[in-house]
Amino acid sequence: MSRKSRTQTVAAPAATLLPGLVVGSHGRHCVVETPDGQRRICHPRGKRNQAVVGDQVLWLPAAPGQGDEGSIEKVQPRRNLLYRQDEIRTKSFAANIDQVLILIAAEPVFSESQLTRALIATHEAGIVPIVALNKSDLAQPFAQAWERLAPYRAALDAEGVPHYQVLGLNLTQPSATQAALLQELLAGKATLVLGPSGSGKSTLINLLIPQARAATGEISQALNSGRHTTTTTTWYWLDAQRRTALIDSPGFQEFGLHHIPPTALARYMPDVGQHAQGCKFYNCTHLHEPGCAVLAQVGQGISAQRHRLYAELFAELSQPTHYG
Ligand SMILES: Nc1nc2c(ncn2[C@@H]2O[C@H](COP(=O)(O)OP(=O)(O)O)[C@@H](O)[C@H]2O)c(=O)[nH]1
Ligand SMILES: [Mg+2]
Ligand SMILES: [Zn+2]
Repeated sequence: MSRKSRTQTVAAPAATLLPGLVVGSHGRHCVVETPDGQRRICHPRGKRNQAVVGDQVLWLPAAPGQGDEGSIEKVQPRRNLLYRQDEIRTKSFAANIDQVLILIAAEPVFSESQLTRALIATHEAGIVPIVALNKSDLAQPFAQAWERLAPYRAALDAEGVPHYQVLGLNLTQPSATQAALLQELLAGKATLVLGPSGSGKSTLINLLIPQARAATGEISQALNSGRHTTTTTTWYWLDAQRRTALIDSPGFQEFGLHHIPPTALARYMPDVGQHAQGCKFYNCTHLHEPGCAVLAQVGQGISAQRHRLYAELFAELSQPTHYG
């Protein structure tokens, strides 16, 4: 018996690693899509091969007669990775993405702290953010929310170019102009959509990909039946050529930034940090120091609310962690 199986092992053709893109993440299981568009459930081989949506991987189909699932054997190096980190754990949103669309709405009222956290994490990961305020048809709350976004609309980068692209949307009845703008913004890119519950993420995905539910329902059902499922992230193609993608991911609500040192915050909040060159001390925290050029601008060039968020985050990220 043992001799026979050894002979078989030697005689069997070397298993070929196949390339794939991770398009779904359900706890530890992943859905991997092959270059010809086939999808299958894969399990990571070992902790090192824990893949996230957007990862390019090498995977192996199960041996004949062992079912039709596969194993992830290698995760290719990432161009970027967006994640959040609280005191205990790190959770990834997605890898290898081109931009993050932060979708908030006139209603429910958005949390400026969550928006700021998402912008900081995106900046730190080297990914371009777009802020979209949805439900422009709700005129009064929209006007108020748009006003709260004034510091974000006004923020300039070092070259004097607006730092954040901020746009208004009505996703239930988009105008032709809006629809065209959205298409143009997304074309040829992989865009991660983040936002609080109720902001219109599903509406956006169904608007752009009417068949999204049908295309993804089957495999999600397979994954959900009989298994314990945790949060899921899904990659949706917008076009048959598979060049434009939207990624829907939960987790915007608890956006821990424990991977960012407090002293780096000013860099990732450019409207706050832009005056730091003028501070008396090179290691100024912009919280209380004499001769702080940032504090001198609060309420003038820097919105008081943004500086308050900076100070709150600075305090939070300065707390020692007890979990290593
Ligand atoms: N008035 C208005 N309602 C919208 C708009 N976009 C989405 N909604 C509604 O907002 C609610 C939440 O939308 P949904 O897409 O489920 O949000 P999600 O939780 O982010 O996925 C739904 O009842 C949508 O019909 C909009 O532009 N205007
Ligand atoms: Mg939804
Ligand atoms: Zn300072």
